[in-house]
Amino acid sequence: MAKNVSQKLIAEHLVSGKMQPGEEIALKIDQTLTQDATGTLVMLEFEAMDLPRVKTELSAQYVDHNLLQTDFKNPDDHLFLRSACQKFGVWYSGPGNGVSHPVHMERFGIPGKTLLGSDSHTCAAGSLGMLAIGAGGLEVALAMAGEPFYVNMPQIMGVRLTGKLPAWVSAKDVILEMLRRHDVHGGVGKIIEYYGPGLQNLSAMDRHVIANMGAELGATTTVFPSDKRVKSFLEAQGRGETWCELKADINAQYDLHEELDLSKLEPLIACPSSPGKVLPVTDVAGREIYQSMVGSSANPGMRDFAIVAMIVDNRRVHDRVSFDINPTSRQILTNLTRKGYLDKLIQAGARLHQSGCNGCIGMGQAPATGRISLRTVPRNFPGRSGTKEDQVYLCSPETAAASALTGKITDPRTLEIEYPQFREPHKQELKLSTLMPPAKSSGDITLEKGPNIKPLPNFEVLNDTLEGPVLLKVGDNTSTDEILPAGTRVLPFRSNIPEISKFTFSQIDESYYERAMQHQKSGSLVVGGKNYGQGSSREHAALAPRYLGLRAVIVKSFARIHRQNLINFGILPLIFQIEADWEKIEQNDVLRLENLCSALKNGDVIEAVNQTKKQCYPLEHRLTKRQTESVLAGGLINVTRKNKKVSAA
Ligand code: MIC
Repeated sequence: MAKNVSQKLIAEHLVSGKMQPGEEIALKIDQTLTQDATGTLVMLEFEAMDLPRVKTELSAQYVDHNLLQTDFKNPDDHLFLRSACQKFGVWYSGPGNGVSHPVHMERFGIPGKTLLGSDSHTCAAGSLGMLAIGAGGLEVALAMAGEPFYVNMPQIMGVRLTGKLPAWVSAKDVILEMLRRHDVHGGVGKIIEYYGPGLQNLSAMDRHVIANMGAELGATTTVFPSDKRVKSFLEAQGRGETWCELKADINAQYDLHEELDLSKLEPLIACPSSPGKVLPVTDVAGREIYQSMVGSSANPGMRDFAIVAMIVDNRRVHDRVSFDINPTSRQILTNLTRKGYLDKLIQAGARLHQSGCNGCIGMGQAPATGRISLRTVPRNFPGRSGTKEDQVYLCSPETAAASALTGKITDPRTLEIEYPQFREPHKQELKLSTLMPPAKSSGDITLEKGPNIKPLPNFEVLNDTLEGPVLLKVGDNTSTDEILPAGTRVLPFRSNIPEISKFTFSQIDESYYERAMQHQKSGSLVVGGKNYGQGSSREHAALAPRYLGLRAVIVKSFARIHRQNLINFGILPLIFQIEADWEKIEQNDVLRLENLCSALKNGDVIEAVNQTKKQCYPLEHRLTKRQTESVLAGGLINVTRKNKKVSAA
């Protein structure tokens, strides 16, 4: 049967299951990616599995998130990760070296391979013709241990690209158009596969921009074919020999299908505070801005900085605007310097920061109160920038540059200059030496654990009856940034669950921690709307609430990675059978759920009895056998421990 690229990649790596949408499948994982903010837990989890070395073809660990060193915590984590990489056989990319996704694409990505990463934007590597999926840290640790990755077979949505992007419109506008069409939940349960004649006009890095923000659509991943553009990208990276062609068969079918004519696109912008609130730039043009920020995994290419440099060349940005440049990597910084682009940016008034994620995740660069910040980053969830009531807009480098010059949101087509031309260089200056290969043998390498690195808490098995208060009721699209925020105050506690749990739901309700602690032993619940837990892969958004006693989350629907993280840490993910029941529940209502063990095992409907209102709500769990086992055991770590004991006996 004729196959599309996604089906080929899945079939090549299928360990078990049927490739029918909705069925659970298991995939062999060739490569893993971890970053520091999730990686410390991954390494602790890997350590807990007691294995000497990773079993993947390649595993790489990047330090790109927790870069500010305001005290010992982040640097201690960096050293811990370095020692763990040496011990477990993982490549280490240290602080200042660059953002994980583009660096991985440049140095390690190979068409046809699978990649599992503890970061939701791992899907960016789909730009090379890889099957690259973001997941919770525990699943990545298991993949490092050679275990397969379990996921429901997604529907494949084919997007046929035609035409060529007009002047002043670039790859970011393509993915913003997809978000305008489908919003932040339109990709849930899907792989987005791009194909068609329009592809020849998009470089591998342009495709990275589009694949990266497939995460914002909620998609399982994004896939591109591996063609000549991928070949020349790998050649420029000195890795031409790793290229192979990967394309859909003639007559390949897609479960869903649509068309996108690149030549019809215009500059687009996502308004506060959701990547799905997309409008043409012209609709919001003229609003005064405080900040214009360029960089991040969503616009990481040399082109993205060069085009900005050429637009602001021989001009000065508006004197009110903070023009923040976050270079992607040491390699790109080197190439921007050699080609003279960096100087143009600095002369125009750029504030140059170190290579890394920086303000994208609220690690500095917070905007002033109530002021507009324009960013080329992938996300603008409320408060993510570090300023509680922020006004973050997401746009292309072209729009960011034009607006930096005028001090107002500006459609770049209205600038009275010619659209600069950028040609991808055939060769780049490569910075290979800054990546540290794993030690040849683990020998006597010890893990360097600073005082802020605490062991993972132990969780008990699920009780047959759960009775507890609804500590919080939230609406649709609640993001993990609202469940467990990032930012300078919180991120340094990523290796310390008791401490980080103090920030749980603090973006929404600062009293959550105190209230939850009163029910830490007996248990509590949270009620949510659609697409609950969208956004990041951070397992802390499950672990920290679980530490505070959260035992069940009842929602209209879940985002994929967060639901699995809840399961991995023994929290029951439940779905309203009747969506209108959401209206009936209020914060502090006490719910009682009985016979949980048998209901989970038999796949029965679970009844939540509202003791306060004397009402009853039917709920579904939709757990597979494997997921049921995890929830019943109090999480995947307990399951792994139990299985080990069994096999050792
Ligand atoms: C993000 O963009 O939200 C992050 C920070 O990269 C997260 C990972 C994390 O929380 O550490 C992600 O995308 O998974």
